[in-house]
Amino acid sequence: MSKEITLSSENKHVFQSSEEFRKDALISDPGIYQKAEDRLAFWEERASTLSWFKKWDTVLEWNPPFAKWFNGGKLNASYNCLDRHLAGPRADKNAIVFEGENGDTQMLTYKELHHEVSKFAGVLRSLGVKKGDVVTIYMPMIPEAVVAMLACSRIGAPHSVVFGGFSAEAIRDRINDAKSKIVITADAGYRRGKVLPLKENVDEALKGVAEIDKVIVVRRVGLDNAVQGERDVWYHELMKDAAADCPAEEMDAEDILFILYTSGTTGKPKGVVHTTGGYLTGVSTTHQYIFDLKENDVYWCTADIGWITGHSYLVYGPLANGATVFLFEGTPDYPAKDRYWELIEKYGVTILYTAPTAIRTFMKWGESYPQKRNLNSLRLLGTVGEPINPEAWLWYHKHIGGERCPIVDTWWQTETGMIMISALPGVTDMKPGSCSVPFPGVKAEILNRSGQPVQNGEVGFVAITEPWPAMLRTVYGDDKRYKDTYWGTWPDRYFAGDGAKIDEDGYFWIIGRVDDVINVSGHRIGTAEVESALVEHPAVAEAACIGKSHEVKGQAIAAFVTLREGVAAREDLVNELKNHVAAKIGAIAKPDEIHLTEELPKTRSGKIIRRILRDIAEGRAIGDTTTLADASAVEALQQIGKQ
Ligand code: 6R9
Repeated sequence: MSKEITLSSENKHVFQSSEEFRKDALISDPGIYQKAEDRLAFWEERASTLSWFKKWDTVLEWNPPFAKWFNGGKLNASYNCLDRHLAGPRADKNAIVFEGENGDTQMLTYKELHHEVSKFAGVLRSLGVKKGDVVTIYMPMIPEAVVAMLACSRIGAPHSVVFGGFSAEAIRDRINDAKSKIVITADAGYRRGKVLPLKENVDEALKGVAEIDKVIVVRRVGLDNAVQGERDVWYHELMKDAAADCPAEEMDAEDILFILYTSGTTGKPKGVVHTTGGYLTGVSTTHQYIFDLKENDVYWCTADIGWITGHSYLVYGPLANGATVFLFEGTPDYPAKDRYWELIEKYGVTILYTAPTAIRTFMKWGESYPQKRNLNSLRLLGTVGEPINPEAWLWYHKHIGGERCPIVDTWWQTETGMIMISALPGVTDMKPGSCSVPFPGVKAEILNRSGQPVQNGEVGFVAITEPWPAMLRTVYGDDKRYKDTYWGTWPDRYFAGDGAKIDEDGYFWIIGRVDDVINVSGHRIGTAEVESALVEHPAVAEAACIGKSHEVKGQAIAAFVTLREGVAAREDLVNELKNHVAAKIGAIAKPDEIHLTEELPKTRSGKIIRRILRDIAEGRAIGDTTTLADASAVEALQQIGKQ
């Protein structure tokens, strides 16, 4: 049992992992925080656990805001994820355990994955891909996607993975920005029983892109006409006679490993640049320590490879650590709402890393689905992507973790590359809703606009005050944007764009992106606080709040709420919910408006798009909706706007 050690009147729970968990934990000595005070020594020791062709000359060269970690060192990411495991028993250990949406399965040992990657790396070389050429990957969640990423890193070609749910236009922008000449895709993918036409999207994207040499197509669904003309070529045909003797390229520690595009507040998406040595050091260390990785774990990260979480904690971190990674193509509700729990039971998954939005969806469906399955193999849970409301944390802990599994709430970003703030489950107590404390060797603070640390309990902005190994090195082709966006707020301090506060125990409570802070009569109220209060009400499944312009208060709170399955919208419910929030937080946080709705507008990665809610609440025409996962969510909301 992980023990709840306090439950104060303010509804602040503190949990500690069980004695048994702590006894067996990889990191069980709290002295690690003290030890890592010497940051450079800590990271140097961690880097030395990787395989290097040549040792570095310096640990860090810091010319703010440009960092070089382990400069002069030479290594290869693919070699570290594959070759170095082949000497011992890991050679025959499963690297990837795959299940497709349609139920097909595949297992690849480290030896087999190494074989596939070496072959495909040779294929890419034979097609003329050279060190430094950017390769675009637009794939479903199938083993070939991982093979493609590692084949690129094997030959030193940075990959740019574009999420398989993105449109043709998004692919085109990214290909153009990266000047990529090769695209790796699949004929199609499966999603909720339908066929997603990936190759068709690529064809559409490439109209008007002159520079493309080759499109390599994996046969996933069996659309025979997916390969046409000179430009296209089937993956399986290229692989048929390919030799598996492609040695890993010796890369400088600071050579680019990949580019990953992420949306900013304005303008076109930014190509976040990650390099090799520091990134690999950061993701392997955090993956091992935070997920308490043991040799026999079956580790499942539900993120898509198109996001940073897929890069760092589905591919590079776990494979560098020799873990068995479970890879799943499908969705939680297909063919039934217990698919995740079925898979955990079937494969004996021991570590589950997922997002709060998924957990709240599971809550909405009710606990009967996980209850039908045996989840006893689970020993550790994780969350990422947005603040988790304590209600969802407690539900996850009880109904998925059987009150037995610690939960690591991990705060980080595409730009940070690695987890920055999280509990170490064998050492750090957990507070539902707080991502706890900075990882050893990471320095984070909460500062005000002018760069002064705020008092405990006061809201400010998350700052990373010292460089860290997996930090982004720049925005691809745009050093100025890198400087301005991340280092322009305070000199020499990284501006994360999140609001947060630190409590009396030094725990970080992330409120959300700075644009999600509502200022009501000069009081700052985090959307997450109000949302958390709302979802604590038994009728509520999900809630999203925004600040709506208000003549007197500056901003007023408008909330959009979906109800749990089986709950009818009673007439007095809206008032009841308003009073509930006022009772939970204080009258100042009482929403002026609460709208009951069927769906909330979300991005394909599950983040609520508050901008759209703001447009609706303020009666404006709705702006850009291209990032919406489900356009019908907005149609229903527009009716609210007209009321
Ligand atoms: C890894 C990832 C980054 C933004 C970040 C923050 C939010 C991520 C969080 C969290 C509260 C956590 N975020 N993890 N907020 N608690 N544990 O999600 O990267 O897609 O770049 O998003 O996500 O607002 O600034 P990315």
